[in-house]
Amino acid sequence: DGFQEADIRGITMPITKHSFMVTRPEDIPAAIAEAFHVAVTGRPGAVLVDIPKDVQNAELDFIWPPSYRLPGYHPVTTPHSRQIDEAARLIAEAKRPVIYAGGGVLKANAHKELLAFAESTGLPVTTTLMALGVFPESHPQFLGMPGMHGTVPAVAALQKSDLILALGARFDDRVTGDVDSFAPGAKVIHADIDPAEIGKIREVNVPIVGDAREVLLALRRAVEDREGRQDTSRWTTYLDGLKTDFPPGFDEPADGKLAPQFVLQELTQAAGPDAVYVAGVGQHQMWAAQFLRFEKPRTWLNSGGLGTMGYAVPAAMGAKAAAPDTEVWAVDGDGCFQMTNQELVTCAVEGLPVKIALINNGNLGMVRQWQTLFFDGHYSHTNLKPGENYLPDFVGLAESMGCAAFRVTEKDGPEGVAATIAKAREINDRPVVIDFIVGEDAQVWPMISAGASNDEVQYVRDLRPLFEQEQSAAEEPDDIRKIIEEGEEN
Ligand SMILES: Cc1ncc(C[n+]2csc(CCOP(=O)(O)OP(=O)(O)O)c2C)c(N)n1
Ligand SMILES: [Mg+2]
Repeated sequence: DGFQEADIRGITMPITKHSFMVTRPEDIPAAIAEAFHVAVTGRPGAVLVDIPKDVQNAELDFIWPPSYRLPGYHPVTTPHSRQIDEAARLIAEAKRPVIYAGGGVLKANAHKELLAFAESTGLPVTTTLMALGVFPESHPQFLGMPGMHGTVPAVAALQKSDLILALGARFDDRVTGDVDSFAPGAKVIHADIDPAEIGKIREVNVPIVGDAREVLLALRRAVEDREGRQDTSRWTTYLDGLKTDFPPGFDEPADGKLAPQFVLQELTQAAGPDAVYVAGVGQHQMWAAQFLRFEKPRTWLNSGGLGTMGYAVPAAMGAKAAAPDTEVWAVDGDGCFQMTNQELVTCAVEGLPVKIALINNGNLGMVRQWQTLFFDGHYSHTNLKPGENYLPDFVGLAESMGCAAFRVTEKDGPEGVAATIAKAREINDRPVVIDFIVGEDAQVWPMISAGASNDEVQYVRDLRPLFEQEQSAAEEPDDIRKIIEEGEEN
């Protein structure tokens, strides 16, 4: 083909919602208009428009297209009333119902409707990694994030429920674990704007195709119109008990370095629920999801489904460009940061003063955690820190890119963490990077091993590798299982 010519439509086909190839200049306006329409309607997604160089260089009489030419593209947003009635009936009959809200609720801007529905019905709420912030964490009905690194109450609520109301969620394997043993006693109402998601992983009792806002509005009316609901107070008491028994927590790192979770607690305390937080992928991402406090929608940007390292700095840049008056914090790992930190030059040059909290454990920590737990501590290709040297010197690197930069270690003490975050918050004329040196063996708990059943949630908070402490590790899950199983009697 020609110089730099490639089949870009073909290459991007699996990662775009739709794509257009424009071969005539007069088709450009329609292609752009239709591309935006497709991108933001139905299930939102990226659309690619390929405009060859000769078409770009041509001249045309600009005419805005009077209508879209998108035969076959008619996303259904209004849920079917019969399905809504059937869902309301199941909700009325359920003794152990739970809401499983996913990123689709956030994308539909349905947070107000979710809150109103939850308060009207009293149903407990779990929100996935992609949905954090769509329901206020401080709300008494909130149970946390389910799944591999979810809270014990959220995991147990799904696992022991008799009715899951899935909204804009897709039963990801990071939520279900082993699908065959996931929530064995639960009926499922599955509402999604994308019919392809419904019943894809888990058999469904009531499928609902529709926009999450419209679904929640209609469901609330239908539930309120019905008389006679099961008493769910024992279920609520059981879940409240789990919240008390299994609060988020962590141990101080054995190597005496700062606890990464503590850094995040200090950050969320200082920057508050109005800041926008983004994260890379790895342990720091999970700690951010667990320890930052999300009270408002769209305050958390995160690469969930794909888990692409390197996401944080560009995402922070985008957030700051979109909302210049909002404080934007990227929580990034030392591995992820090495993939895209050069974008900080653009941030410095373009006046986008983002703030980066580097959770520097000297390792590809999430992979190291699996090596600790499942590969007998064979630490292969995960150490980013030759000897005691932290390389690169992230402070020097950040300064060279036009950022202010600080390093915080255990020598600065807990006060040093808060003081440096405060200093960073004062600097708004350039990006800021704080290099927090944290323990290399801090682990993400709770954890359900990949492919294991959600009954096997481990609430171990010990920092020693698991193989050194098999005894205590083996005891804990049993206790949890017992406590969780009590829910079945309810
Ligand atoms: C582009 C890409 N490569 C590899 C992975 C696999 N992976 C997931 S987490 C992780 C380690 C990330 O290290 P770091 O950024 O230091 O975060 P930490 O886990 O230490 O907090 C790796 C290699 C990935 N998700 N994305
Ligand atoms: Mg790391």
